[in-house]
Amino acid sequence: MSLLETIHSPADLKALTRPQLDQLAVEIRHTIIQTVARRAGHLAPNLGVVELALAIHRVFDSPRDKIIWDVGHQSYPHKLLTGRLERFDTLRTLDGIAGYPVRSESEHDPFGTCHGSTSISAALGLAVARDLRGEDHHVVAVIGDGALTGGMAFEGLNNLGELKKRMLVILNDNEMSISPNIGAIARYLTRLTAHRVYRQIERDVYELLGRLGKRAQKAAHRIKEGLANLIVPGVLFEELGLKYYGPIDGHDLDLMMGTLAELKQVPGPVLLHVVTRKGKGYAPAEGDATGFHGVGMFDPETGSASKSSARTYTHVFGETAIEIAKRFPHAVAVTAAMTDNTGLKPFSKQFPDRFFDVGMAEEHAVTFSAGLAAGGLLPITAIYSTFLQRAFDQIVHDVAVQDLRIVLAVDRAGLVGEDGAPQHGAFDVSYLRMIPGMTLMQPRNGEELRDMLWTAAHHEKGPVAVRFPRASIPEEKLPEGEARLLPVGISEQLRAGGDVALFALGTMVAPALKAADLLAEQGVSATVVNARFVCPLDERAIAGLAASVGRLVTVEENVPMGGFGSAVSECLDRGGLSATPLLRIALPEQFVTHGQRDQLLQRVGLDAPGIARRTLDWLRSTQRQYT
Ligand SMILES: Cc1ncc(C[n+]2csc(CCOP(=O)(O)OP(=O)(O)O)c2C)c(N)n1
Repeated sequence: MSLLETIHSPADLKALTRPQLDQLAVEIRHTIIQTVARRAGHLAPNLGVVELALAIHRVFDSPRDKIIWDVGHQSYPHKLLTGRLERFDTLRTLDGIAGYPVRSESEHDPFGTCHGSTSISAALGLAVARDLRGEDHHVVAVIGDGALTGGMAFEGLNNLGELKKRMLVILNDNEMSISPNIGAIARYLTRLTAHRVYRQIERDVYELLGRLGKRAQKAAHRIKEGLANLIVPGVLFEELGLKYYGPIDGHDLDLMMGTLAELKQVPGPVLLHVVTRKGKGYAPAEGDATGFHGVGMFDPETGSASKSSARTYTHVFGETAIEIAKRFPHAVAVTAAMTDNTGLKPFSKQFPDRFFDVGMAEEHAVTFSAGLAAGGLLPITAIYSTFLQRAFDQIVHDVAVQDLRIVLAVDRAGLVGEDGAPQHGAFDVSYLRMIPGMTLMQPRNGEELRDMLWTAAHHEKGPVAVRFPRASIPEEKLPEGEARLLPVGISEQLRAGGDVALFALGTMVAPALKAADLLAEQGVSATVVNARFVCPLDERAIAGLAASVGRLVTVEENVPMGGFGSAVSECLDRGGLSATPLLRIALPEQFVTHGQRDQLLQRVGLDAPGIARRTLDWLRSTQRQYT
């Protein structure tokens, strides 16, 4: 039996000897590497925090003490130390362990995370709740240097400095976001680490150690690298009202445990700056922390992954952005810490002066883009659907109200698969569609994505959003030559049938066409329309088919509330056609779990058989004789 198998909760950790902790670190890394190799997931971030998680759980008492992992993609060691080893092999699979902390999964996950920079605010809330309820547990927020570039982290620090609650913020500084971390904050942290300021121990720490007696002073001597000599007064965090300690080596377990034990005693808000190595202990990940940030399946012996040759929508976006930049000298690209993941890496190489990674800061990315547009540039701003939620007000207030021209590339629209509920792009149709002046479209394949981006770049007015999924394009090869300009607000009819008209959006066009085949087997002939545009909506086509076919079905990968189906329904209302029977097939009204994208689409009925079944049941229930 491995040592890890004997750890059912952090309490078991306390009984281990010091050498056993080292052994446990080895086993945790091994388990994570083997599991991620089979299941895919985040690797380098987790390997970097093994000692950090061990030290936290050895010193603090979860679940009594509350530990929040910002983003939570680095929570695997925490999960392994909190009773989830047995189910760990189900990581990110359908109904298995989630890839992020989830409140419903464990009492050791006091606050769910996934979108970055939330931990300080959430931890402060927990600390305030603790004090008002007369409790006395500790609250710990672990935040990466990448997540610290998000404005919300500073909103939390600002409030923490005011409320002065007892709480520990651990800054896990590995100088990496997904790619190397950039920006003034990153540079500042590097300076802090590089030019350590050796100063006298602050008076309160002296007092504290005095209070704790000789043993504590001896311990402090042992960890002098960490605590005694490395207090850096006057640093930004101190100015904000936190006590700043560090930077210390986050892989030195003794140092970490000793430091945390000391800091546990400090009364107000404390920030401990810990330096770690992303991918620590696994050579391939140490050598390529960006490549191993989040990985597909790979060979754990060599680290080599079977490279998929499939081209994704993201690839097509990246290539088209370059074509647009070649055609329009005023086109620039903006990403919020997702250079690789949004397919903009080649753009950043080819047009370094016209490329902006603004950090993990979507709100800023959008308003910055609005500024670029106001200044006469054409920003192509690539943000995942789920993260663009953050920038809703910026899209309304800074872009749309001012009728500024920006191209929003809304990647990962629809179900993203294994990253689960907090990352599905389930809402963007609803939250973009309602904004006056917005143009919103979704392609059904790679060629159409290219055409839509090209159309967006030529569009003369206001913001244009193109949403596309985390998926391979259906084509083997895109046609040669330049992209086409699509007629704005015009749909494309792909198949004619007299019993029902399926209006499908983007990814739902292919299954709708297959569903039409299945319906034909049941004697139902279906029209299939590739909607292309959510706004402006092809009202003429809708009214026409309402009149000629009479029964409409909308199919979309978005929640039904406010989605494409709602747009069609409102259009029918406006045209005095509200009596037209309309079935809206969409994502469910609940949050969708994690699992493979295909599995999830099947589960929610957004595959061809699901669409055909729902349509047929509906037609039958509307008392047509399709039996
Ligand atoms: C709001 C938001 N934007 C983007 C992301 C995507 N993302 C996940 S992890 C990550 C980098 C995190 O860097 P850091 O906090 O330093 O953690 P590390 O992986 O380096 O340990 C990013 C950009 C996110 N989770 N949330």
